[in-house]
Amino acid sequence: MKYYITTPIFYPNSSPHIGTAYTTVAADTLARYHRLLGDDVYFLTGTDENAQKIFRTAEEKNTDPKTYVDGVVERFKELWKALDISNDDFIRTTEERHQKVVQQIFTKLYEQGDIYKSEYSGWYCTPCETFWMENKLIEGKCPNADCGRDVEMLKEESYFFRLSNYQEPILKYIGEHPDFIQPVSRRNEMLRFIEGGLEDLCVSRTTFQWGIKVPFDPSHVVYVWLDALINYISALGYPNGENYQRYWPADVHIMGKDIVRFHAVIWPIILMALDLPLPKMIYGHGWYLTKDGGKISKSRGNVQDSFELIERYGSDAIRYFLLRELQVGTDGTYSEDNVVERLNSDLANDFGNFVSRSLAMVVKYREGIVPSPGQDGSQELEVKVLSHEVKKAVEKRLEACDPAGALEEIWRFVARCNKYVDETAPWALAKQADQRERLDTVLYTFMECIRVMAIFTAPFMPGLPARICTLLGHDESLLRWAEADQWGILEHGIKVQKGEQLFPRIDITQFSKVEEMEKLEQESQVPNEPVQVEKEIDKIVEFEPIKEEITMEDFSKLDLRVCKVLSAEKVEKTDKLMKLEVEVAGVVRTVVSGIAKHYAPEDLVNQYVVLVANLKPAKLRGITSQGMILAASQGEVLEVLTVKKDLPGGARVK
Ligand code: ME8
Repeated sequence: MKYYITTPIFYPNSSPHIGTAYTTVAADTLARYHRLLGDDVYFLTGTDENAQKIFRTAEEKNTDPKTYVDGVVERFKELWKALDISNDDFIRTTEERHQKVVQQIFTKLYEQGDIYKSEYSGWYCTPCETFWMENKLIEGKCPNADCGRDVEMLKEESYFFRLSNYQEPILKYIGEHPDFIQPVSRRNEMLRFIEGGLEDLCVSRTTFQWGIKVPFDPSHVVYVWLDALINYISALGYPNGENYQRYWPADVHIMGKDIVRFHAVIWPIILMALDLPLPKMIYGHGWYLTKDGGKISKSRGNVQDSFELIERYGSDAIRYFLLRELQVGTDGTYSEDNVVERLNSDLANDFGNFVSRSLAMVVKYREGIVPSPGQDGSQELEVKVLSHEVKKAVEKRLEACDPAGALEEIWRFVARCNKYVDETAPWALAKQADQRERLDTVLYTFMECIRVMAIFTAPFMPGLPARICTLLGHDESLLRWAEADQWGILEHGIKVQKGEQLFPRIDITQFSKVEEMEKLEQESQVPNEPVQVEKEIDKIVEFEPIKEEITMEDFSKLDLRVCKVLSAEKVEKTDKLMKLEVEVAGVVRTVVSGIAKHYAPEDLVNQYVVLVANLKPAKLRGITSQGMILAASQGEVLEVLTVKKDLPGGARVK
């Protein structure tokens, strides 16, 4: 099956941002998914360069438009590379291959009477590159919901395209093709808009010369939207190019809701006039807004540097956030805090933790060799059935251009995998000699769960497959979509690795605390009171002096973890030492602690205590202690620090 998907071609009037990135990442995800299915995919993006606003921006910057756009287009290409965008082509409307097709189509439409010459008298919004009749303006300004800016009066000789002739055919087409405009809310909007009456569209300008010349009347340049829409076929080599024959009509044109009108009305009418097939789906997604509700846009200047974000969190995490947060038919909120929250909870805790825990157990209990499984129990069957359900659901969501919904489904599977670890408690199985086969089954199922999770997430986070396949001792050919609900695919006997954390947790509070302290220092506002409070306390008891200052970096070397005490017993021939078995991040450790005078063993079992998890092991009375439990003490009093909230063994303490 062929699959042709496009993004809008973006105006290179300034660098791309998170909003522009959303559309491109969403299209990339769909393209990657279809490639995994084995489809013959063509994925197009590009830049829309012949706009009046580009010409104006270049003028303001005292440069010529072409030099200006060349620079910005490079930024677009770099950003797409940094975000692992797998486009097959990048079209620029200043390229000759595009310009000649636009001229050819303009001439054809003119010759067959669909374009005629007249005079335009009305308003123009340059930021939106849109003509407006007087009665559509709101308080004399652009009526676009996210614009509202000043419009300019135009009175110039122009060519017009007879949209009005096509009002009935386009209404009929939309009526007969319920999937043509998606989601359904946009379809209804478009139907209302067309039913309100279509006016002929002004399709040329004479007051500036930046753009594609009308070939038979070169004092006119082609209106930028007519020019831009044609990119979807000019890039394929319309009319005779091999790619055009192979890929047209497009399967999906994906875009923001702001420009659905151009794609759902003007573009199909151009195609109808040319007697060409119409695209199968026009999908209009919502916008990314800032926390205070404004649309993220270049002209509003509320754009965060996307390159910086990718450097800080990685392309996969940014892609995940963008795709996960924008729900069908609504707008999404973007903030860096939200990115960190999603990264920590969904990627580090749910996904990464499962992968690292389960690999660590295969390494610990089977020296890294994938064991051969025994008979499935009901838990394995449940996991397998769910993989089938999730696969079907993800396919449905992606066909409907709903990556957020697809990720939600996939995380049902990720959650089930984590639950499976807790249910099967392999650390307990490992202690029982007669449970060897059961442990093999569980460990093998873990590895298969990782494989399935890698297939499911591959279209969304393209950096993951290579990393996960390496851990599993394979190359990426392991990931075949059809096998996302098939089990028993991994061979046994292959060696796996524990590897690094796939998604290390980010501590944003650390950044903000440092920033806050630096700010206080700069403003010399470090308050004096805390010192006085310390003196007060000094009078009552003698405290150990506070140690010399360390940096945040020093502190971050400590890896403190919540862990569950599985068993406790006094160490023979001592009165101080207690030997504990604790569970941390899915593994069992032995810890020897000097708390025996203060606790009976049974007081500690099932408590959640805090472990210094990266302390070098030490031998105490012949027992290797793998870490240290935190306790507070003063004089004769000692209390082991415990965690009361429902935090899993392995949660970090910071
Ligand atoms: O309209 N949230 O180009 P453009 C989500 N050249 N998506 C956003 C967004 C946001 N805050 N901001 C921008 C044009 N977008 C024309 C298109 S196509 C033949 C010509 C995305 O640079 C979204 O896809 O203004 C939106 O439709 C597009 O960028 C507008 O890009």
